[in-house]
Amino acid sequence: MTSLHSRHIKPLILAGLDGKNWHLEDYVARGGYQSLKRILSEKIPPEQVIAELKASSLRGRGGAGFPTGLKWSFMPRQFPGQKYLVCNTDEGEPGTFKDRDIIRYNPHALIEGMAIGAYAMGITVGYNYIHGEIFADYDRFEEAIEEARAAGMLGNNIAGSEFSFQLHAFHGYGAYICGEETALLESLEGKKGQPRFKPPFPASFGLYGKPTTINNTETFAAVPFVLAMGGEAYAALGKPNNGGTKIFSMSGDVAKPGNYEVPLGTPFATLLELAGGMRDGKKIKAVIPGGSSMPVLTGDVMMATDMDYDSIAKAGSMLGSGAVIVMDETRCMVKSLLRLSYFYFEESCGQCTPCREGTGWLYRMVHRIEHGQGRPEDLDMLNSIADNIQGKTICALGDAAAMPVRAFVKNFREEFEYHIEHKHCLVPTYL
Ligand code: L3W
Ligand code: SF4
Repeated sequence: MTSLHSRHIKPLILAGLDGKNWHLEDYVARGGYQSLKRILSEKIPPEQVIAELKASSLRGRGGAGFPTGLKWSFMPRQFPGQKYLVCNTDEGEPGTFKDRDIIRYNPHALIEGMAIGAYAMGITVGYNYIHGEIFADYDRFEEAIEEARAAGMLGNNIAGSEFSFQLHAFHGYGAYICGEETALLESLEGKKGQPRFKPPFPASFGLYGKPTTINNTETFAAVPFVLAMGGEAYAALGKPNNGGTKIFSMSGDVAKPGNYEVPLGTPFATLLELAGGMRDGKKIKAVIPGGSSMPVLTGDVMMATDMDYDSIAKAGSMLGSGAVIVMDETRCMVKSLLRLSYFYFEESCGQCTPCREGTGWLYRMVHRIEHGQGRPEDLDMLNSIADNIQGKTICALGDAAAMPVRAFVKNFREEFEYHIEHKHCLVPTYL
């Protein structure tokens, strides 16, 4: 599934990887662990490391795009007890498959990034929470941790310095909701993975109630490159407020699905070309630009849009985790929404009523439209149910269930109306 190249710039995280060279000696041969060693040997002040992160305008790659330097600056420096660093590799968003490839192909970039983060925030213990449905990649990450420990890049007195950091891998159980940061913490504590109310944010009340910084896998893996080239140079790779490169998981009706790392701000048309264009030369109909939780856009809108947080927001969606699902002219939008609605219904943790009841209601209504039992008033009712979920739940899963429904109905209303009126699909060639 992975295409580890870009013809526009040299990729950073996915550079030169062919599936074999993931071991410590390969990473070191590519310049790996130099950033960590330099920070420790030159005793660069933690505040300066965080300042580089702020200058880089690196934003969280897990979905929310929160500025990483700012998040790191929330960690209280003088806290008397234990503080924690957590990596969220609980990749479960439909369409997203980049973090799995990072721990498979470049696990040491993640380890180095976490060690730099731990140094910058004065943290001595970290966990990488890895999705429960991937096994070989989990084992590989454990092996990479052992390699880093043996080489003195993890554990006590890293690279002969006074800095110590113990990193552990933790295997989740495969529930989508455990990718939500507070559900992940609950799960890591051995409890049922259900989201907590925020605030308090993990920065003040995190793992075991202690200050905790959680970042996505790709975010941590970018950190060594930020430090190696300097924050401003990293920022300049992308666009203002959208620094650096981003890995896009291209899936759906493209000729060459896979992960593509390109500068933020790359036109969607260029990204599509990198992924081989539309499969079988078909016409593009729709694109979900940031993972299934994000609003679907029409192909025409996407072809005129750049791939960065601000441009996608301006176009009416979100860059999310960078999972780009491309749909061609033969795809039925009602059936597509049915699949997504079932996913959120199935994955709701059931804790709050609008999400627990609303996701089922949405799913059942889309199901009846798809199966020729829709009523003319159903489209307004779908929007009304979505309204009653969005913004009224404990975590973002409620929004994630509501937003796609509104966008599908808004952007492809005629297909839904046709289904209701004719009791079958508008798309004659639907496969
Ligand atoms: C301290 C404040 N910390 C915000 C922190 C907060 C979190 C980060 C972003 O959802 C999205 C969601 C999914 N003091 C703070 C603060 N923070 N204000 O900043 O926070 P937030 O609440 O905006 O987002 P979130 O709850 O982390 C993440 C979307 O991502 N998504 C899901 C992707 C799933 C995967 C996957 O499977 N791996 O990535 C898709 O795009 O829908 O909207 O750390 O604590 N005042
Ligand atoms: Fe659980 Fe849904 Fe409420 Fe999130 S919004 S806490 S998934 S019931």
